[in-house]
Formats: sequence, C-alpha cells, structure tokens
Amino acid sequence: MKGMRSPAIRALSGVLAVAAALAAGHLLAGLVEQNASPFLAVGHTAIDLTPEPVKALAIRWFGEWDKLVLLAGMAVVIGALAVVAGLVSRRGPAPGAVLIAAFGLLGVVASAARPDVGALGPLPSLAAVVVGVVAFVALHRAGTAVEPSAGRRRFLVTAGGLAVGSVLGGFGGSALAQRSSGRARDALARRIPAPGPVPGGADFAGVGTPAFRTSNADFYRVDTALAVPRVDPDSWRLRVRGMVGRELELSLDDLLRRPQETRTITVTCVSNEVGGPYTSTAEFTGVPFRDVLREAGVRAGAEQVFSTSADGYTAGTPVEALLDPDRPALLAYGMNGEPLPAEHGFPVRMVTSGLYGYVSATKWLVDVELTTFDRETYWEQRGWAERAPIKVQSRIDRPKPFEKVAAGRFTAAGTAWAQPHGIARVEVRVDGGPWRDAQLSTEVSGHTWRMWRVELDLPTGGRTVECRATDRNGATQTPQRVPTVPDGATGWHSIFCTAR
Ligand SMILES: Nc1nc2c(c(=O)[nH]1)N[C@H]1C(S)=C(S)[C@@H](COP(=O)(O)O)O[C@H]1N2
Ligand SMILES: [Mo]
Repeated sequence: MKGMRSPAIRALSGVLAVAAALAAGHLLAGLVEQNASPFLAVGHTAIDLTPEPVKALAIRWFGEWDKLVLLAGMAVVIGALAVVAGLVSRRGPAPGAVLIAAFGLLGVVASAARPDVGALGPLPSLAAVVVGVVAFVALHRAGTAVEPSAGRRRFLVTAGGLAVGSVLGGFGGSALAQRSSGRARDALARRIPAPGPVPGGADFAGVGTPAFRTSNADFYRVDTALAVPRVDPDSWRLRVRGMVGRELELSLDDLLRRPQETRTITVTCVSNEVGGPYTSTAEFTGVPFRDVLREAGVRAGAEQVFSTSADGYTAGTPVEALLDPDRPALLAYGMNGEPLPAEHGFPVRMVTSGLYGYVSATKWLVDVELTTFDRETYWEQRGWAERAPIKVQSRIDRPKPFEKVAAGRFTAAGTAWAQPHGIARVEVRVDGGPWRDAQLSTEVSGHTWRMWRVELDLPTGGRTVECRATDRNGATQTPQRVPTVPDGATGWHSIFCTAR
C-alpha cells in the first residue's frame, strides 16, 4: 500500500489530528488561563473584528444564542479545514501538516494579540500546533503501513487514543478553568446579608408581570465574553488610577473591610428593543463607588471613570454620576444574598442606577482610570454613544403578541422603568382610543422598575394594545421610534391580540 488510499480515512485523520490539537490547547489553557485556549482566542478575535452592522444583525437573528451560533460556525469551518488537510495528504503527511500548522499559527497570533490574555497566552496554541502535526503524521504513518493488517491495527489504536484523549483533554481544560477558589467564595458569602423581603404589592406576577426581584438564574445576561472569565478572588486587585490624588490598589479583603451598602437596582441594557427582555432587578451588595473615589481624590478635569474588565472589555461612566449622593452606584460583590455568579461578574462588578449597563455595569472589574471623555471605550469604538442615561420605557407583558383572549373584560399588565427618577404613571389604550390610567404596583424606589395592570374591555376582533409611561420628572415616553443604536430605543410598545 502506497499512500493513504481511502479518502474517508484521510479525512478522519485530519479531523482527529485537529481535535487533538484543540483539546491539547484547551487543556493547557485550563492551567495557564482560559481565554488563551486557541478556540476561544480565535473566537474572541473574530467577534472583535466583526463589523458592527453584522454583529447587530447576528444579535437580532440569534438573540442570546449569538455566541453559541458563532462557536458552532467556527466548529464547522475548523472541521472543514481538517477534512481538507486530510484529503490533500495522499502520498505523505506534509501538505496536511503544513495546513494544520498554519491554522494553529492563527491561534498563536490571536492569543498573543488579545488584551485579555497574558504573556503566556501563545503557549496553548503553540502546544496545539505541535500536537496537531505530530498526531497527523502518526496517523498517516499508521494508515500507510507496509503490512495492511498491522497498519489497520496501528491506525485504529492511534485514532482511538487520539479521540479519547481529545475528549478528556477538552473536558479537563474546562474543569481546570472552572476550579474557582471555593474557600474565598465561602468567606465572601458570609459577608453578604440575606436578601430582605420584597414589599407587598411590588409586582403583579399573578396577572403576567415578572416577579419584582429577578433570581440570579433568571437575570438577563449581556456581555462580549465567549467563555465566562474565571477570576481568582485571592489574587484579584482593583486598581484606581489616572486623574486622582493618590492611586489605590484594593484586594477583596480591602473592599470587605469598608462600609457596606445593599441596594435594589434595576439593570437595563441599551440593546433592549421596545418591549424587549433585557432588564432585571436584584438586590446588590457592595461598597459605594463614591467612597473609593473620595479616598483616591478625583482631580479637577476628570470626566469619566474608564473601567476595564478581566477580559479586556472597557466602559466609561461619568464621574458626576458616580459621585451623586442620590444615586446608588456600587462596587458590588453580592447579588441577591450570594457572591456574584461568575456570569454576572464575580468577584466584583459595577452597578449604577440610571445609566444603561454598557456605560455603568462593568463585570469582572479590575481597573478604573479617571480620564477625560477623549478616551474611547469598547462600545464607543463600535458606534454607541459616549453617555447613555436610561430612557423612560414601558412594556406590555400580557397579552402576549398575537395571543387569543376571551372577548370582554381582560386584565392587561406590564412593566415600566425610568431609573433613577422612577415611574409616576402608566397609561394604556386600545385601538388608538382614549388613554386609560393603569394601576401601579407599590413603588420600591426610583432605581427599580414598577409594574402596572389595567382592566380593559376588548370587543370581539383584532385589537391593538399600547402603553406609555411618565417618569417622576413629568417626562412622558415618546411615540417616536428610534433604534437601539446609538443610545437606546424609544417608541411605544404595541401588542396585537385577537379577542373572540
Ligand atoms: N466585562 C463586561 N462587563 C459588562 C459587559 C461586557 O460585555 N463585559 N456588558 C455590559 C452590558 S452591555 C450590560 S447591559 C450589563 C449586563 O449585566 P448582566 O449580564 O449582569 O445582566 O453588563 C455590562 N457589563
Ligand atoms: Mo447592555
């Protein structure tokens, strides 16, 4: 037998070698740092390089599945390349090995260039290149052995070993990355007060609104991280620098020694469409950001607090918002009585009332620099606004779009928010008729959402229900529809339903 005759065997060799390469990289990344995994480094680089309109389209199409779709797409592309690497190597392993090495070098370059990966970053991808090439050559040797039956056995053993090793390596890498320091987490948990009771009548969950307080599991999640950053709480430090009187470097213990504050805050995403789900409410525990800024001493001329997360994401919050005594703004380590879940920024994140999350809620926070607004943040570089106060909004939760309801009396219900001012009024109308005042839930504070309900009379037929809210400053939600880019959607939420 000269060369590998069967195309299927050649393709399989390519796929197995590439799988072994990725698994080796992922395993080593679990030891070094998770984001150095070649797969994740390439994925993150792809996200950063994707033009903003394409990204917006992906989010519109796939919503919260966008990252999963990207990972699956990458898997398909990589799989196809692996098959090609196998197919082009009929006589000797060289062409495929070169292709695999070239592809691996992409991972090396991507991980070396990533802001969220340290100096050891390229190591996992380099290891992946070596493992991929060695595995491919070994498979090729086995598959082209002079004596067919011995060759078949050798190929099966090599292939089986690589497959098992890849699965173990892949899972091992993820497990290693997740070995979060349980001890520090427990110590933190003891310092966070149990959540207080929710005031009676704060929601109308019985008629279709969300619960006033969102559980950590149900809290919406929006971030650019493909894999949740795993930050070691023991070595975690927060640097406070830039236009300050004196720089600070705070450990988690330093934060825990400071006066603690627990505040219920509704967090809202700028990319929430009118009627969308990207807003949730939790009781956050932490240190007032103001206290830390006062200690550092904000110098005249400082305009924004430029924050950076462990994964390299950046955001800019106006200094005056963080110094405002009437506005809760926390360096939060607790959420609903528990340490922050990893997905929501463990160990420490920002939470600020009244500003959309992308300018006020940096998760996995590691660095804040007092600067002017000249310094551009992650989302500003992608066309979003420098400042982004939350716009008054209301949403219909019941009826659902296109719901068929019994004609006659119908209880409509929904949610409204206008942090930090709060909601003063919600009105509802059917088919463009007169506005009717809805009943509002117990007001908890201007920093949280407020639910509404109203009895409607719905005659048989297709009906359009609309709502609009007015905040405590007297500003009423505008009917003018603008998109989420650059600083938040406006317009009235409108639901079509059928009464019969
Ligand atoms: N590190 C980091 N922090 C981040 C983001 C991010 O992508 N990375 N996204 C921001 C955005 S756009 C929003 S709306 C909030 C969402 O917080 P949540 O995921 O806990 O709901 O986090 C903010 N903090
Ligand atoms: Mo957001």
